[in-house]
Amino acid sequence: MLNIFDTIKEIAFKIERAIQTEDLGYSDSENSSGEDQLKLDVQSDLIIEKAFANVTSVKAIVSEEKEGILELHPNGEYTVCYDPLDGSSLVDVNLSVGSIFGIYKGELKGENLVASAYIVYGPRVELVYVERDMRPLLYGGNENRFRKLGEIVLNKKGNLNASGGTQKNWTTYHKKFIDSLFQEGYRLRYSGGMVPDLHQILLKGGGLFSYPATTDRPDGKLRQLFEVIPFALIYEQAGGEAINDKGERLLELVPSHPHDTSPCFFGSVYEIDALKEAYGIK
Ligand code: AFP
Repeated sequence: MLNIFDTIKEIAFKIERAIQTEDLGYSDSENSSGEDQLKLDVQSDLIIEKAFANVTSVKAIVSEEKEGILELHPNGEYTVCYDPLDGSSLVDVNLSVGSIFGIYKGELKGENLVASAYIVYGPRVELVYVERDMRPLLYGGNENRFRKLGEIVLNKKGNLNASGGTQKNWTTYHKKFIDSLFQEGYRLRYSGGMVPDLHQILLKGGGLFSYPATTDRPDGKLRQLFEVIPFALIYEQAGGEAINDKGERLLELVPSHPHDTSPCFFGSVYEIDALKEAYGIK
């Protein structure tokens, strides 16, 4: 596992450099979700693929930017599922973006996630890493080295509200719930990048990030293996909760395809409790 974590640290600085120096235009290809790929998406994916090609404990990799599973080392123990550059459409307006990694042992499902990590490329590079039996650790990057900054622990109740999806396509009960949080005094914080939006809630003590089922996206937008399940481990280990719209833990999801999505809610205990009440899933 240490090799994998060290590799993620190296990847962070390589992708940071690519963001600063590479062409921001579109490539000629689409990813497997049918979205146009930026040259930076392709470049970041390649950086990660090359990096894990040298790590023998990695049996296979699954990328948000690739259709299937890429086998690397037959005797490896782990499969790394990753979103190389989440929120890449925000790079051209110079907002923060990120990379997300889920490290699975065995079948690709929530209960087999053993560790996860994400990198935030913002004014500074930061990295968060977690395993099943520890608090998430925050690292700050500088001159190609990461320094541990501390543990991440969520308060029982926060005051930030990051609500995703097109509002006109929300259900009435979701809209009512989100409005009720604003009535309680919650403040809107939503950049459209899952990594910085979830990072902000984690570092500012708590709140709610939601990407619900909508009429145009009944299964949500965010991908289970690369985005939803890795962040679920981070939120739970920080003392928060992460569920879908049926009240099931996101860490118990069993994707039937690598690119399956799920409605998802991440937050402190108070907000997730309020959500269950509003959705009638308590
Ligand atoms: P892109 O990678 O296409 O920029 O999408 C980013 C993202 O997957 C995730 O980072 C955001 O939380 C979410 O989409 C935002 O989606 P909405 O704009 O529909 O709220």
